[in-house]
Amino acid sequence: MSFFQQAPKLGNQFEADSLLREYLERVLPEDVRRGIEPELREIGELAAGELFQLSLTSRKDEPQLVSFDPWGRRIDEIRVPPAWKVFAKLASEKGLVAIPYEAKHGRYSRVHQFASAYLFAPSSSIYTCPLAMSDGAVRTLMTHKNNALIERAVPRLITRDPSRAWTSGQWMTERTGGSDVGLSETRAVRDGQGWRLFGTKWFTSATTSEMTLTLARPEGNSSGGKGLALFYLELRSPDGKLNGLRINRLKEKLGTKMLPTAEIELDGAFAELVAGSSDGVKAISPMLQITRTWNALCSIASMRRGLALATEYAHQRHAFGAPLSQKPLHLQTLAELQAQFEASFLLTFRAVELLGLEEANEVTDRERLLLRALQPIVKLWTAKQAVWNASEVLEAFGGAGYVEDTGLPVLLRDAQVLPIWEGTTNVLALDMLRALSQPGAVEAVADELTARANAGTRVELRQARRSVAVALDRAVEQLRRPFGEHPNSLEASARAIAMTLGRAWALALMLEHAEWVLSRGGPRRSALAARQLGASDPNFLDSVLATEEAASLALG
Ligand code: MFK
Repeated sequence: MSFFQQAPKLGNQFEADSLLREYLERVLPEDVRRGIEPELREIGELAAGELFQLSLTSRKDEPQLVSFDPWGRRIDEIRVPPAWKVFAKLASEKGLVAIPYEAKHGRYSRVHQFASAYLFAPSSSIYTCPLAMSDGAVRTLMTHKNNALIERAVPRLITRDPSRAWTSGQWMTERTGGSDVGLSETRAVRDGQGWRLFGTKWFTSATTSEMTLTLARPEGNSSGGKGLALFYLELRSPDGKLNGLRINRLKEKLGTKMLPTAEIELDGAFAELVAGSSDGVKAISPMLQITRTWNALCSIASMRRGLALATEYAHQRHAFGAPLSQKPLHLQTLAELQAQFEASFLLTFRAVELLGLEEANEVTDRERLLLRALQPIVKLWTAKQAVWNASEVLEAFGGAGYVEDTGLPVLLRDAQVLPIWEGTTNVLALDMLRALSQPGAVEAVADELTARANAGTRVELRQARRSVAVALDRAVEQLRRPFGEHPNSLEASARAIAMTLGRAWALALMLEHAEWVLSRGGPRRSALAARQLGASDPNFLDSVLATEEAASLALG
């Protein structure tokens, strides 16, 4: 009889996730945790069963752009696969955007929302993208207290009734480039109470959304980000006609294949100002804060899914006379992946906690500085980890990891977008510098890391505590040197500082978590994860070259 490998099966993804359950027990009041657990268990079941199967069977389904109706009329309709509609329905019913605005659990509402979305994400073919942007749009409209637009759009964006639900886009990228948004060429021309927009949006995600927030330059405004203004625009009028725009084509992407991403020509699209007629980059920044946190969430969800599949497979795959789960070297690899995942998870949820505090108006000045600094760090750090994790997970399956119909390669293709969209690693590292230049910010970060790392005094974690302290010292030293005073300018060091701080911050949180688990007689897993990650002192900063040296090496 021939031998066949078994496909890895998933158990309930809430039950199987010890870290998530421990974390919720640690940070949530008991009544809140007990209140949300049944629903998390339900999403965990769907994510392992029905939704997981759906994401596998719809693997090749992609949206289609239908430009004309049979009689030649321009319709520019994007038709999405049935699976996308299932994900959309479930997301509204479970309130994945609504939860923080319903605010049933006050400062804990964001933890509730992100725990739900974390379970949903890896079986949703990146439906989290429109959710992230919709959440960001609600937050942005509310930040700017634009009551007319709030009344018009917010009830639709946060409804739990799928038949009424809207999603929002976030159109920032133009042909002039994605990172330097200030170069945007889209013009805004006044038209009565509103404006007409003209230009090309080069990369718009989830283009089936009913509305979007976007940037354009009112005529006469200066160049750069300050001359842009933030606009609200609905894609179609109530009779279904497109609002002065054309969908030129869908992008042919490496991954996120079910997510419609389009190039759009604005040719007189009617739009309304959200918050004044300039300072658009600053005005859209509340959206970036939210979508970047969602990005980190997608990173940890992807890492967790990869690990769930790889560990399940390790139990059943026999090679060289034993299951992989008994092979010393394979266990080292899985252990390292688990440690990196725990680090990313705790860092992400720290940002989520701070966001919840801010929205509940319970944030201190120090915590506000922490949140602003952590958002770029958490986005860039977790995204890099997610790509590495996905690559290792594929390798853990050998050849099967390279074969499309196992459903494994999609992990890597989808992960690769995470360091790119919502700001690349280097752009976010520079944003971190911007955040840390605020008075008191570096001190706030140093206090946070020191306090959390020193939550306990166990000998076995001494090296990990030392590793946090060394990393912090190096990063702070680099940040405090006046710009230009040493051969490696602050800009050249930005990524190294961000990676050093990201790792140290995560490790400090791991130490705090491990202490809590051990003090309750819990498993050693978290302590081992902290020990594994903290076994060495990081060396990111030592490898930064002087800019002339980097140029000689890079450009010859
Ligand atoms: C599934 C998860 C995610 C799903 C979403 C996927 C959908 C994909 C959609 C997209 O990819 S949309 C495109 C995303 N594009 C970016 O994220 C742009 C990346 N580039 C940057 O972030 C640049 O740093 C930036 C465009 C902001 C630089 O522009 P400028 O014009 O040079 O900004 P400047 O002068 O540094 O800052 C202008 C103001 O905004 C300043 O305030 P002040 O005027 O008071 O000084 C900044 O402090 C403020 N600002 C900038 N970034 C901020 C911010 N404030 C708060 N938070 C930030 N992150």
